[in-house]
Amino acid sequence: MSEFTLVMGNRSTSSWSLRGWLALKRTGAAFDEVMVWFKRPDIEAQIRAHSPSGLVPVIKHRTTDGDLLIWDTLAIIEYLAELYPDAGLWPARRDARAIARAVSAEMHAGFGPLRNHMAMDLQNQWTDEGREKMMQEGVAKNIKRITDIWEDCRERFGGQSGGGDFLFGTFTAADVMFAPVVTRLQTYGVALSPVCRAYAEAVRDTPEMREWTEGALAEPPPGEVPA
Ligand SMILES: N[C@@H](CCC(=O)N[C@@H](CS)C(=O)NCC(=O)O)C(=O)O
Repeated sequence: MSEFTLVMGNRSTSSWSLRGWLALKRTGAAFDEVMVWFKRPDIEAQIRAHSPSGLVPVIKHRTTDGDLLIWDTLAIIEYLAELYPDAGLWPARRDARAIARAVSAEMHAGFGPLRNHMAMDLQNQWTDEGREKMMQEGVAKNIKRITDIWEDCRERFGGQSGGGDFLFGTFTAADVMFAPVVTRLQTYGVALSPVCRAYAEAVRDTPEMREWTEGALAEPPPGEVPA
């Protein structure tokens, strides 16, 4: 049994689980996965068996003081960042770290219209429907704000830590937080500026995102969940 267990939703649709999984992956720690299937009729009981909030992801950390259960993605990221400072989950410079936390918190707390109308769906392409979704109240505004954040971070901080293709140069928790949005914009065929396109490609091209996407494509479709 590994030191950590991650309780997560299915890969194709659980955006928050992707964030928890990516954060854990960046630490290099070994972890076991327990997957709950959202379309199963007993999903609420399944999640409640692991998660006090009734939501995933949740990590269980086996420590010398006993098992510690941590829910909520930002809390998970902060916990892992403390345990694994060398993983670089937050940028090294204080100003960059403050902005990385601000944009991560903004993502965590907001963008309801995008979440509601452009659900993560790694098994499908909704390019035509994407145009209709863009017409839904607030979605275009959310996308404008997100892409403004990406442009701004790339311009101000992309060259930090020796440079890199991500918001703060190297891959940080801010990229973890925006990774599901990167997939949504592709799934729904949203046109991006060259800077945002390059950023989105860099995220999709990480070994971790490739692994997650491969797993999502290999899952049964949500309508055919395992018993
Ligand atoms: N604020 C939570 C949000 C987690 C969340 O909404 N998870 C969704 C899956 S992507 C969930 O567990 N949904 C189950 C349900 O609503 O019954 C976090 O940061 O982890």
